[in-house]
Amino acid sequence: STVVVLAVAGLALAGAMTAAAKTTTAPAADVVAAAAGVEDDGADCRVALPGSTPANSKLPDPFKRIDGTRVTSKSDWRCRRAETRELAERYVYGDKPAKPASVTGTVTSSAITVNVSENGRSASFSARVELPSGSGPFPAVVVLGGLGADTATIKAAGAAVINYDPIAVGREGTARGNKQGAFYSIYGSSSSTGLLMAWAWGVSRIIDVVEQSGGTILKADAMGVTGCSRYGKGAFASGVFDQRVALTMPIESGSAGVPAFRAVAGESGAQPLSSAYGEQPWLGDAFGSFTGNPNSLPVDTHQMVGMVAPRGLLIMENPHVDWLGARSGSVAALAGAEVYKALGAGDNITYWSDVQDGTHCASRTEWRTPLQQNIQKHLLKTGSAAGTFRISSRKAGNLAEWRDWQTPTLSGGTTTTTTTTTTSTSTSTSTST
Ligand code: MCU
Repeated sequence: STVVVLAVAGLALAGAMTAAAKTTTAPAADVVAAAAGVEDDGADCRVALPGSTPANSKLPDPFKRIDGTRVTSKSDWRCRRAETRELAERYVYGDKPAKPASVTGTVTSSAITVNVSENGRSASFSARVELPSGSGPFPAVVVLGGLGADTATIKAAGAAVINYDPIAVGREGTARGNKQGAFYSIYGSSSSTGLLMAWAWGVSRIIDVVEQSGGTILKADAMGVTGCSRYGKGAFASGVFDQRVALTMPIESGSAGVPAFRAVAGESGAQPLSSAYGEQPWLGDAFGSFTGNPNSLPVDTHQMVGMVAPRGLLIMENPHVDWLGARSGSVAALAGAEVYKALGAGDNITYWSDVQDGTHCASRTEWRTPLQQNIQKHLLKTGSAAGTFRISSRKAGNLAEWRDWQTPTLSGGTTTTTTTTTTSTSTSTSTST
C-alpha cells in the first residue's frame, strides 16, 4: 500500500502530485523498539522506483536511497525501508496488498478462524492453536507447515503455537497463471504475487484476527513466526513484510529464503535461482527475468534481513546439505546485520548454522537455547540475551567479498521525528496494492 511514484520524464501530473507529496509527520515510531503496532509503518512514504536496474555484482548498499543519497539518521530508515519494501515486492515476491476491507474471525484456546472479504470476493482459512501451560494471555508463534519447528521448546518457553497451513492460502503445484488458495480467491488466480507473499499475507490476517480478539487468549503484540525449508522461506517473508511480527525464525530456508541471490548463483550445490523460481511459484512472476542475472536485481535478501530490523530475528541454517545454500545465507545475515548495527539493535539478530545433524529439518539440540532465549527476549520480554553469530566453518561466507559500502553511523536516538518528503513535477503517481 506504499505510495509509489513512477518517474516519467516530461509528464506533469501536478494535481496528483500536490495531493501525494506533502510534508508528513511520522507516526510515533521508535526505530529501535521491538515490533511496530502496524503491519507497515512506512505506508505513507513516497517511493520513486528506479527507471532501470544497472548490474551490480556486489550486494546493493542497503543505506543508499534510490535517488543515490544515503540515509544519515535513524529516522531516515523508515522511508528507506519503505523503498526497500517496494523493490522487494516489485522484483522478488510480488505485491502484498494492504489489509482487506473486511477481516473477521475468532480466537479460541484451540483454533483461529480467519474470514476475509474485499471487492465482493471472500475466503476463509483456519489454524489450530496449542496453548502452553499456565494462564494467558500468551505470546504466540505461528508455525508454517508444521515441519521442523521445535514446538515443544516454544511451548515450554511459555508461548502458544499457531499451526498454520500456508497451502490453504497459496497452493503448490499450480501453474503461475492459475494460482489457487485463499489469497488468490481474493486477488485472482492470475495475480503475479508468489506463494511466499501469499503465505505471509495469511500470517498478517491471523495477526489481524488476534488483534481484534481483544487479547484475552493470545497477545497480538508478542507474535513470532517460524517454519522450515519452503516454510522457512515463508516464515522469513512473513516477518519481513509485517512489522507486527516481533520475532522471525526461518529454518533451513534455502534459495528464495534467506540466502543472498547473488551469492546463491555462485555457491556450489545450492538450489539454483531458476530452480527456486520454477519448482513452485514461490517467488513473484517478475523474478523470472532475474534468475539468470541476479546482479541486475536492485535488491537482495540482506535487505530483507535489514527490513526485519530492529525486531528479533533468529536465522537457523544447515551447512551439511549443499542445496540449502547456507554460505549464501551467512552472507545475507552478515550484511543484513549491518542494518541492525546502524539502528543500534545489533543484539537482536542471531545466525546459527553450527549444527551436527545433517538431516534437513531435523530437531536440533543446538537451537534449543537460542530459541528459548529469543522467545524470552522478544515475545515474553523477560530476557535480554544478546544475539550471536555461530557460523559453521563448513559454509562461512565472507562479507568483505560481497560489499563495496560501509555501515554508516546514523544520528539520532529512539524518539519520534518529522519526515519531510520533496516533490518534482516530472512524475506521475500510482498506488500499489
Ligand atoms: C529448502 O526448501 C525446499 C527446497 O527449496 C526445494 O528444492 C525442495 O524440493 O524442498 C525443500 C523443502 O521445502 O523441503 C521440505
